[in-house]
Amino acid sequence: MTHALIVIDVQNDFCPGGALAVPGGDAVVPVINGMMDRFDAVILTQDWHPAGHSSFASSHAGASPYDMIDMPYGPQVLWPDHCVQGTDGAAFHRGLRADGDLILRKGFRPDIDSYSAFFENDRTTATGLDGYLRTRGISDLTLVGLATDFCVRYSAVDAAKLGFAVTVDLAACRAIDLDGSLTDAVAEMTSSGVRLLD
Ligand code: VGL
Ligand code: ZN
Repeated sequence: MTHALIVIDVQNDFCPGGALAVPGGDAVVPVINGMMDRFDAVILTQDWHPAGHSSFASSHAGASPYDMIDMPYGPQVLWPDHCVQGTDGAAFHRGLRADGDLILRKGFRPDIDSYSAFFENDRTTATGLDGYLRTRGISDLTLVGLATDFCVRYSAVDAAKLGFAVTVDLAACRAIDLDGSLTDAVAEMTSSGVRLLD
């Protein structure tokens, strides 16, 4: 059994003071650092949007952050500008250990958002992570990071669908919690066969 830790989006913009701050987001940093040595592989994801990305409210006339719009691939929440490529907001939290094996960037296509580390929000464009994990013989995944109810949730559900044995360690995650999204995330992860740890 080969077990990877997948660290989702522990970036400055998702931490207090950032553009899309997740309450308590920085509190996961020491917890995650302390977990890394227990895994055979450590993979970090980085939300990585071009300026003017279609998921930004500022890219849509008259829209405000947290509005919903219909994109060609389905409904999409509009966010404050965040994690713009090369900015300090897109950098990993400076306290996060930087010795992981792979950094996977996502959300770089201007017209599609990507919550999941496996598929973009059209649910079909692959990021390549599935192939990376399989060619390394990785069967089991533990997911941690930000935010529980968006990128962690979508990544965990996709990983379970792809056949990995998936655990989400909630002690090392924090949520945005928009309109019940945390409750929905816990329900969907559970029904998808994801094991949740407190
Ligand atoms: C995320 C909203 C927009 C996340 C990324 O990492 O959960 N949420 N982009
Ligand atoms: Zn984003």
